[in-house]
Amino acid sequence: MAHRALLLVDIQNDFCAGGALTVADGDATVEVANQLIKWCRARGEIVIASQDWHPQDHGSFARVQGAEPFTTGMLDGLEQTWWPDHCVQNTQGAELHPLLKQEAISACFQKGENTLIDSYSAFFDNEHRQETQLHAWLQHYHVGQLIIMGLATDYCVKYTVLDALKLGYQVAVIVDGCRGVEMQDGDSIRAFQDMAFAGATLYTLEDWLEVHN
Ligand code: VGL
Ligand code: ZN
Repeated sequence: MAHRALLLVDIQNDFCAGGALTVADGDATVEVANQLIKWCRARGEIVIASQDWHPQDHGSFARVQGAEPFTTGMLDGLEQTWWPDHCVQNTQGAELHPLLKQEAISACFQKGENTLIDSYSAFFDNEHRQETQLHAWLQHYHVGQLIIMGLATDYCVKYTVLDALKLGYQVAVIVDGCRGVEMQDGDSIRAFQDMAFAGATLYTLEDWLEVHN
């Protein structure tokens, strides 16, 4: 049978309280992640993570473009939201949240290194020009099912889930383990609808633990 892995998306300081691109209540995902990590460890299931990992002059940064943060423009032919500088490689903001039980994480996949394109999905950049090591790694370990949660619902979680489904993974999303940027009210709800419509199964942590006890 195909193995299962828990994929923790971008639970990094910059998306949490006091960070450069704070997601409201982002820290609340850590406790959910730790409970799922405990559940995985008890079953010998794999835990992995993704990490937004930008060079300091990344093209998605408003400062680099001389634009206002949270407005949009074009980056190398693609529509792009301009973000505050965030998750710069080797800075504290890019580190995974300190309360996350990181000793359980067997591999961490970095993305967003290419200055010319943003990378919301943990599998591909936004135009699928390049691929991370994630899919090859999962294939190597015969992982066919993913439990996905993290930050942010309406960006990196959403695109990671949609790519995982396209690649043929069975995907469960733990909704209370996610929080969104919510540039527009309802973005997170719409993101969950898009994920469900594409074939993901949505669970609360409580439901997940009850169904898989
Ligand atoms: C993310 C915006 C910019 C995310 C990353 O992890 O959802 N959002 N970079
Ligand atoms: Zn980013």
